[in-house]
Amino acid sequence: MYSDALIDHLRSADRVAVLTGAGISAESGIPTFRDPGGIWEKFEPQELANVEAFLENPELVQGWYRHRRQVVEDAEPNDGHRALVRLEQHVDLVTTITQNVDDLHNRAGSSEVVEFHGNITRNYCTDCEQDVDAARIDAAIEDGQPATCPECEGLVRPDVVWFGEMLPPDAMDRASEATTTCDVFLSVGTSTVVYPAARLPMLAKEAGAYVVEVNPDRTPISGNVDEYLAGPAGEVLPAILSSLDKAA
Ligand code: BV8
Repeated sequence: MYSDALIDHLRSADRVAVLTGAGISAESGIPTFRDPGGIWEKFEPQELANVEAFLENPELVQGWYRHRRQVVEDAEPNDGHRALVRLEQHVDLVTTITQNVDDLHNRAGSSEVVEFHGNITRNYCTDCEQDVDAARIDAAIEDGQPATCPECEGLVRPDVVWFGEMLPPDAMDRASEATTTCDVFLSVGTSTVVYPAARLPMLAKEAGAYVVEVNPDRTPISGNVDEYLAGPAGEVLPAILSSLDKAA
């Protein structure tokens, strides 16, 4: 499945950066976006995950995120998330750059999580920007109304990055720092089609990192990484950690 070289690289690594996508949460029961049965199969991204769609039909978008938030709340971190936490016992600094908005890396206990596309459990007012409790959104949606801010009546939105929106500068800085200084870069469970996240694996390779991809299906970077490991994150990552534990 994976080479002795990977275990050697991880054993000698001071810094590991991990890019994760929806695939690492698939085994927690959270649908991916582009797989058969995935989220985008029912809706086009441009229909929902952008500001224009939100302003045109706030209730639809708020209702979609409310549904996804409920799926996330019912989900638990899986062996893939937990393997990344275990990796912190072997490597001084593990930075997990996640495109996922499902909060599962935080709940699994990862120490350094960069929320590259935000976090669905947080919501804020589009006018005064104050945080708004999800219960208020749920109540409004159940009443058939768009959710508004308790202070200024502005529309409430999820704290996620939509298409066409800039990523949080702090997340960009932290991800860039981790990517360009790591000894090993793991790309796990992402179709590697959404930018700027999709650029990170090759940026790491250009900076001299040993780059490994974990995905049951090949992606645009599979031919350019040092190791492409075909398999589910919930099996491949724990297997790597078991080898690391034995070699320690
Ligand atoms: C920006 C919101 C500056 C939160 C998301 C033309 C060319 C290049 C780029 C662009 C372009 N036109 C516009 C752009 C920029 C655009 C972009 O990249 N578009 C793409 C689609 C072409 N990017 C942006 O707009 C970004 N902002 O660039 O700002 C700017 C501004 C204006 C104009 C230009 C630039 C913002 C991007 C963020 C968008 N928000 N989500 C939410 O609702 O969740 S994107 C959405 O897709 C997700 O958030 C996710 O992050 C992203 C990627 O999806 P994946 O996580 O990879 O999931 P996917 O289903 O695709 O794949 C799952 C994978 O897992 C599969 O490979 C599968 O095989 C694998 N898998 C399945 N099971 C398992 C598994 N792997 C392991 N284990 C398993 N068990």
